[in-house]
Amino acid sequence: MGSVTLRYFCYGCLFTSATWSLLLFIYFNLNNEGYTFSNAPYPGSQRVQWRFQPRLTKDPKRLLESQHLGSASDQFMKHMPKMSENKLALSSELGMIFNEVDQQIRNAGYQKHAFNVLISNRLGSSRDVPDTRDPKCKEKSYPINLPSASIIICFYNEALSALLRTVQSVLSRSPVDVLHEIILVDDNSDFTNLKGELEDYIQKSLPRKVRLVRNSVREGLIRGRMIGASHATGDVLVFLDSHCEVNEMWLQPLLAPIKQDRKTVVCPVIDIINADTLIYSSSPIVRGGFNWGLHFKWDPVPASMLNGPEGPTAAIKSPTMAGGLFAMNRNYFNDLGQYDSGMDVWGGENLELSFRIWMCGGRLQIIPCSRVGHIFRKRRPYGSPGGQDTMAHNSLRLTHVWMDEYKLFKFQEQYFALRPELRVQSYGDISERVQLRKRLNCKSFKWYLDNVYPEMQIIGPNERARVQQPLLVNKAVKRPKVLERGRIRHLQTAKCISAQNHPSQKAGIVVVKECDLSDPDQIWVYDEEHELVLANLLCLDMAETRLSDSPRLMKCHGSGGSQQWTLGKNNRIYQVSAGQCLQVVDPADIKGYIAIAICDGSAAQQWQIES
Ligand code: LR7
Ligand code: MN
Repeated sequence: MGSVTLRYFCYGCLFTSATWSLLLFIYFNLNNEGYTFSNAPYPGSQRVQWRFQPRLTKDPKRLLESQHLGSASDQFMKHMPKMSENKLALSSELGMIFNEVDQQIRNAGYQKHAFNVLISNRLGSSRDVPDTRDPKCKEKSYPINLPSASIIICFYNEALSALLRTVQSVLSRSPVDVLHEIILVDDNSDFTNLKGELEDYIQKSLPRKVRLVRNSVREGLIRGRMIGASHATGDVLVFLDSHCEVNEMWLQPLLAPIKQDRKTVVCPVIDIINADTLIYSSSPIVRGGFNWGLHFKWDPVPASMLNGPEGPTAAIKSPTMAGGLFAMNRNYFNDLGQYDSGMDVWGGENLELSFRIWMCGGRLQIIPCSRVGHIFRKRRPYGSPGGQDTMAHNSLRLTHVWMDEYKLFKFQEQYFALRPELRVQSYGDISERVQLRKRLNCKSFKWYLDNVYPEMQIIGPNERARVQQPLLVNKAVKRPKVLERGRIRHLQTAKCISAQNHPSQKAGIVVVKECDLSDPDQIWVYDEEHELVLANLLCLDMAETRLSDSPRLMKCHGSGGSQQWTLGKNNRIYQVSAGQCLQVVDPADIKGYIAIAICDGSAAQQWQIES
């Protein structure tokens, strides 16, 4: 009896100390690394802070294992430890290239997927992500009898590891009783690992509620989602892109408003998963808008909406949705006319659905307590089957069905002025969609603008759209904290990294020279932004596009990437965005040229900072 009590007491202590260690670990590892995102939920380039210490001790055996896993992707899901078990996953060294195979995976990944697949594979099929919700969200409670959810994930040539992380995150972060099914729609992908290997994985490692549907021809994401929806039997359809990771308690906040009102369509806040580092970071609360070129854009949320009685947890009315991530009552989706099946591959369907929801009696909201991460790539890695501009085709269809008189003096004026060839481009038969609009008795586009998106009206009929003012983000003006200061000595040659000419010369290369203890021009500062600054002047920079070049000295830009270095284990200096390590090209060569290369741990790659 006494020993049982003692045992539970010990378990309690163990649990408490583990929790505390974790908290302390996170606390002491706060740091400020900057990343720039394109297309992320804020216009312009923005610094997003992430909080994980990149230099962590890690088990070298595991690291080695993980590189091979990348090459044999059928292996990675079996062995890859979860992030919580393996601090490696927190490390910025996760992208380190150790051999030719790694290099190849990385290159092919960027080419085929436009993000860092080497890191994606090493993360494996699941990891922890930071809980980015407002603390107030954690106090909220949701009804127990929520409607059941069918998750629809349509994919075309997706990286298997990213697809599986999407699925696994849904499985592990959704309540089992409301998660009715996950329907994967393969939009006739070409990649072989999305065939047998994916099927095997689903069969062996996933519960029965995960199902796979294959399109025999490429339908595009719009018809693809309709096919997924036609197989679904849950109360609510939840659409996700195939490179997402859902966050803690993401589903309940989406289902609750739909339970209350079937005509409410909801979107989570879309957090940012960086395409180069796969670091997950929080997005600011913004809402959807568009411009007269019919491009989706993010708008600031009017302060009045954020300061209501519900504070930061209140649903935010949104004029449009980004398109990929939303939840909608399944019957309502059908009643409202699903999607326009005349739309091809990519683009425009998000505005079409947004207009239709608002104009035909529904409403669209962003739910700040539901967060889902999405990999934001810098380019779309695929085209359309016939090479057409499907965004233009789809936009023409939507403008003719929904935009009334505005299609003439807004969209067409703007669009055709830039692209006159579209004036004669056919956009297919829209009569069914026009009928749908009549049948649903939808309001006018003017009503939509007046009532849902009055901000748009500021631009009168004859005025040109103003360039959107970039939103202010609190860009830190303070100088980054210095972590280390001193000469950087190459251990093998005992020489020091110096400017080839003068440290103030922009774009000048660096080489190793004899160390001169009296020379201040050999002094480097390594700061919390992971910049290496020579003589307090310029930053060591490795432009991503020219890997064969020598690193050079450039104006410090403070946004990581090409200027982000890690002084890592084994005396290496690691270029984070290139995934490679700094080395002396030929130790015997008096010229002392330096380059970056695959991190092989050789003597040529060992450095020490000496204060
Ligand atoms: O032919 C295709 N077949 C597909 O199944 C082309 C794509 N797809 C899949 C693809 O694998 C992915 O899972 O469809 C999904 C969306 O395609 P992405 O990821 O290339 O689109 P995106 O994220 O660049 O673009 C956004 O706009 C699109 C307009 O058609 C869709 O609505 C996307 O879902 C949408 N993504 C988001 O809203 C996520 C947040 C991005 C922002 C802003
Ligand atoms: Mn996407």
